[in-house]
Amino acid sequence: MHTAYIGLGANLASHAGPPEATLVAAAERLASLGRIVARSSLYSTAPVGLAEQPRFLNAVIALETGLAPRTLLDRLLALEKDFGRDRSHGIPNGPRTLDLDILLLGDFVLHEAHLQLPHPRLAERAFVLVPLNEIAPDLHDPRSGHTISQLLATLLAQSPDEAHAVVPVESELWRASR
Ligand code: PH2
Ligand code: MG
Ligand code: MG
Repeated sequence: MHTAYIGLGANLASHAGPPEATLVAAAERLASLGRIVARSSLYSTAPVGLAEQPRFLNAVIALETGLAPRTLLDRLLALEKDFGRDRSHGIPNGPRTLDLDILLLGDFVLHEAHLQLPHPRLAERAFVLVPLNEIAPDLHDPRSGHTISQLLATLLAQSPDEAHAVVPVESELWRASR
């Protein structure tokens, strides 16, 4: 068993409804892959990498699971597909109905073609570090040895504007689905 930290993101509606409803439904489906041990708040975040698209909703979930890294990845990709994820347009950083990224998985450090752990852009993204810091500030990034709170402090010192790009959202739906 190990703990997977999974980043959730969405900025287009899916069959489940708007991004808020999609993340609620996706969290329920994640529970079938192990045991959810922590969930961050929902955050409204400014799009990174491609400005001309709707704001994202982001969150991070901690999942205790016995699944191997590649198996977990395959299950997450299948879940994205179930929520209408369309990878055919191939726009990097483009809009999506659901994105599920493995941010960290125990102390795994992997450099495979389709799976790199920890997530290669973990330390650059406030939309990941802010929710992750909410549920696991003292967790160590096995690559750098730094804690999540240290990574976040470093990022915000370099890019203070990032702090304003990530805004917690009050969601009755998200809270009620716990
Ligand atoms: N995901 C991306 C690219 N840009 N921006 C925000 N705010 N949130 C995301 O989840 C996100 C992004 C690629 O996966
Ligand atoms: Mg992503
Ligand atoms: Mg992804």
